[in-house]
Amino acid sequence: MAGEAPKAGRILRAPENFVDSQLALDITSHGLNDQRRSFLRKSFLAAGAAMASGTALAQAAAGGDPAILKLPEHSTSLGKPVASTPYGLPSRFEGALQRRESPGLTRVNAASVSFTPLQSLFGIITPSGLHFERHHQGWHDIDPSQHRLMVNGLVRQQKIYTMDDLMRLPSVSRMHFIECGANTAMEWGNVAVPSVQYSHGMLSCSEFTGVPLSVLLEDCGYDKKTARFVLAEGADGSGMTRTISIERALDDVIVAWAMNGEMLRPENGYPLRLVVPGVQGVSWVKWLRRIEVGDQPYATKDEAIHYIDAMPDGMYRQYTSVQECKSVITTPSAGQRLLDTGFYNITGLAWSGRGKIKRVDVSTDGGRNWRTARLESPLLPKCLTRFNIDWTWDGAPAVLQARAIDETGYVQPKINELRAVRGTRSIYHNNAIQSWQVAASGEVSNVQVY
Ligand SMILES: Nc1nc2c(c(=O)[nH]1)N[C@H]1C(S)=C(S)[C@@H](COP(=O)(O)O)O[C@H]1N2
Ligand SMILES: [Mo]
Repeated sequence: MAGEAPKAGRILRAPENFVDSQLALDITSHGLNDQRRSFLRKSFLAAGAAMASGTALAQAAAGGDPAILKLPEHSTSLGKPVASTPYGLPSRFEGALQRRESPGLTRVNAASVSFTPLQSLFGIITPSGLHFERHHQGWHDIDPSQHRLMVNGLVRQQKIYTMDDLMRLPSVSRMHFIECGANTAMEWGNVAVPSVQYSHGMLSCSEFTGVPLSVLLEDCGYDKKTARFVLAEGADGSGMTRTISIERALDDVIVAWAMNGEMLRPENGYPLRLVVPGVQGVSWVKWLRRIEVGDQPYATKDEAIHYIDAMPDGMYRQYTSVQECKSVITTPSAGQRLLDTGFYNITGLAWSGRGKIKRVDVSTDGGRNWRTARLESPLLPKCLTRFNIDWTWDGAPAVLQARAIDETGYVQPKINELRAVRGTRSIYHNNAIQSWQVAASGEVSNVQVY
C-alpha cells in the first residue's frame, strides 16, 4: 500500500458467549473478562502505533509490555508429554467456540438444530466437532458391525452390504458444503437473529470419503430402461426418506463413511450417510440403511409436506433440491464490534449448488458501490469458497454486503427480488444477500436492506 500505512483495526471477534436464553448484544471475545480485554485492547493499540513506526518489538519493550520483557513459564519449563490427549482437543482458551442451539426453535431438542459458529472459523473446512446438526428424531451411535445397507427395487439382484463390504469397494474423497434448506429461514420474516451463527450456521463443509452410489447401482444391476429415481432411507426413528433422480444418483452422489479423514461422527450419520453435492441437507440421509430404485418420485412425508416452498400464488413447490448461489460475510458480522477505525480484512464464504463460484462482490455502503473480492484457493464445485477484501473503516456508519455469482452466471438476489418471485410465506431456500450494519460505535448488527 502506498503512502502512510493504515492503522490495523481490531475486532471483538466472537459473539460466542450468548448463553442460550440470552440473545442480547452482550459479547465478549473468547470468554475473556473485561479487565483482560481492556488490557488486550491497550496492547493492540500500542502494537498498532508501533507497527506504523516499524519497530514493534522495541516500542513494546519501551512501553514496558510484560509479555515481551518477562520470560513466560512456557519458555523456561518442560512441556507436557506426547499423547497426553490421545485424541487432541482445542486449546482451553477456545472453550467458547461451540455449536449452539436456538432456544424455543423446536419443541424438543432431539428434533432440533445446532448451528456452526461461522464467525470464528477460517478457510473452508468445518472442524468435525463443529459441524452443524439437524436431527428429526435425535441421534444414535450405531454399532458399525450391526449396520447394513440394502439396495432393492428395479435391480437385477437386490443386495445387502455390511460396512466391510462397502469399505473394500473403490472409494472417492471430495470436499462439499452441506446446507439445510431451512438455513437463513428467519430472514424471510425479518427476524434479525443476533449473529451469523444463527442466520447462516446450518452450513458446514467437509471432505467426505465413500463409494460412489453409481458403483453400487451398477453392482446390483439397476434397470437402465425403467429406473428414473432412487429413494434413500435412514435407520433412525424419523423414517427419513428422500427421492433423488437417477441422473443425479449416477453423477456425483457418494455413500460416505468418512468425514475430514476419519469415520463420520455419530451426530452426522455414523457409520454411513448419503452425500448429495449441491442439494439441500435433508437429502443427505444419515444412518443410511436402504436405497430403492424406482420409476417415479416417492412423495414421502419429507418431500410431499415438509421441505416444500410456499409460492406467491398459494401453491407449494416440491423437490426444490438445489441450494442456489449464496454468500455471507462472516467477519465483521452481527454481534462483533470494531474497536478502532483503520484497516480491516472483510472475509466470508460463498457457495453454489450448481458448481463453482465465479466472483464475489462486496459493498460497504448498502449495495450502492461494489468491489470484487479475492477468491482463495481451493476453488471447487459445490464447495465453500473463502473470499477476502481490504477495507479501511473511517468510523462512519456502514452497511456490509456480499453478492456471489456462480459459474452459470446466476447472481445472488436481494431479499426484495427474492420475495417478488417467492412471496412472503416461505421458510426454505433463502439465498438472499445478507446485510450487516456497522454503527459509529463499531457495533455490528443484523439489518435488512431492500
Ligand atoms: N436419517 C436422517 N437423516 C437426516 C436427517 C435426519 O433427521 N435423519 N436430517 C436431515 C437434515 S434436515 C439435514 S439438514 C441434514 C443435517 O446433517 P448434519 O446433522 O450432519 O448437519 O441431515 C439430513 N439427514
Ligand atoms: Mo435440513
